[in-house]
Amino acid sequence: MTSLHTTNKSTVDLTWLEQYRHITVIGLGMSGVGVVKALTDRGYVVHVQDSRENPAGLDQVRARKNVASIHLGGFDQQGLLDSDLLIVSPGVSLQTPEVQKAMNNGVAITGDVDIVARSSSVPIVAITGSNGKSTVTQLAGEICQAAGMHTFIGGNIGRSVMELLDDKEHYEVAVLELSSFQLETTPNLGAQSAVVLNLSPDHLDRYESYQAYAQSKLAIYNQASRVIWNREDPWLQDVELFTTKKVNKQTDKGVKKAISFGLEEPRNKYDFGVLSDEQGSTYFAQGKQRICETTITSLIGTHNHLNILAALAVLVDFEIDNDSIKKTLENFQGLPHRMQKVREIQGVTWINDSKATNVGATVSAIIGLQGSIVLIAGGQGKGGEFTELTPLLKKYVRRVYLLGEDSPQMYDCWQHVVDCQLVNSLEEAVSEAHLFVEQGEIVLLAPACASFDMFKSFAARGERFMKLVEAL
Ligand code: UMA
Ligand code: ADP
Repeated sequence: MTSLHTTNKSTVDLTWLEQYRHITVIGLGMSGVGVVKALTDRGYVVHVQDSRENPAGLDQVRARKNVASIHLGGFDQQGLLDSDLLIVSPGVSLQTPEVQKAMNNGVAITGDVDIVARSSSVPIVAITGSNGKSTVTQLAGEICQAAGMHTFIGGNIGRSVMELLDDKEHYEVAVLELSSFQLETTPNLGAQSAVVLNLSPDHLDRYESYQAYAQSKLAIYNQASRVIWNREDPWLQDVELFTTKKVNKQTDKGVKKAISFGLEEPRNKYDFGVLSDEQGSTYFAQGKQRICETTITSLIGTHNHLNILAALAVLVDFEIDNDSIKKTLENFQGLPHRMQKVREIQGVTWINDSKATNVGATVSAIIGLQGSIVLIAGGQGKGGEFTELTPLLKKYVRRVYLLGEDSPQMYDCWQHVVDCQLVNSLEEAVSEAHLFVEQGEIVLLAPACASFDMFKSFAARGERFMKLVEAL
């Protein structure tokens, strides 16, 4: 791999914020609290607004010096119009009327990721996509750590990016998971390396169209030094063209070659892919260069091979030795609630993929397993087309147990291709599946829906499932 020199100590400089006299942070939660802490610690005075009465993190900002005002239970339009910078949480839609009105009146908008990109000299490895972001972020971060780099892993994965601005740390690299919402307020990320892993419909409750959602993701490539793309994703076919043109237009630091990854053989010496030998062994590879055998990983599903290739590709410019890569791939068990094997009972494998909160993730779970499956699905749909799953259900799934808010809609959509059973609870789904499933089959929780109608989070849903399965 080519080398990226990271020997200079990283610096943090927020002085560009001095041009703004009245700064308002919109939305607390993890992101808002991170912003308030980082700014007020440096002496910037901020105002806070949150439309909830008692938002998460309120106690942490209440007693802080330099928090000039806190407005709760709605947005105060005049306060937003009096501001000259709004720092908007990814949890708050930019379409919120009060925010729109302020924007239309010329108030500047930013978000935590934009602040970090403008303030820190740490090289950013930026990862987005509809599915696989957390897995690739964690894996790429762990590879950097194994190679001895002082690495920050954060962003949408559940750690405020503002922690990167801790100037005592001198991070050498930041591996950031970025959501479409974070990218909406980040016009010039300038990542060292950026990847869109895949695109499929998600968050359509927040976007007017799928195109608008996809477009927000592509902002990850703005001013990137290295562009990484998935050559097998039908929605990303134009990325090579798009980014080369766009990046060329926007930066004069020169664009390095766009590099692709995919499960097929690499197309050229730069691309990442899978090579096979005559004995039938398969290898993760860059061009003709074998990196290691694919059997090194215990992650379930071919989509995880793609995730590994993406992690390798996005680190292409860092000087990472093969031993660090191999050691990490060997030890990486994946994140909880993503294709997590719970246990085997009488020849039946039970898998928790509670994080499959959209149709695309459930598609890849079923394709990745390719066995005879009893599926547990349902919850709160996120605007994707459930019909996309019908050919796979027909081919691999013997019965579906459906629960939650959108289960009637899923039932109508699928009952003509697969045996569908409506259930009232996860408990009922697990006990019924246990009675029905046969030796050699798989019971898969991959809901294709968010969990909020019945659970606090996808993690709570996954925990409950695992407890129920442990108790069988
Ligand atoms: N709020 C309002 N009005 C609104 C909506 C929200 O005032 O109309 C306030 C809420 O009261 C809350 C804040 O805005 O105080 C937003 O809180 P949140 O819980 O939505 O967000 P955070 O705790 O700041 O977490 C955010 C990300 N959440 C979202 O993007 C929705 C986290 O991603 C991320 O880990 C965290 O920042 C650190 O970067 C979570 C997520 O679900 C995991 N992301 C989506 C996804 O992965 O699908 C994009
Ligand atoms: P994200 O952070 O984008 O939500 P995760 O790594 O948390 O991604 O995985 C979310 C869901 O998507 C899980 O159900 C997982 O099994 C599935 N998944 C992971 N990687 C991929 C991929 N490359 N393509 C499709 N689905 C994937």
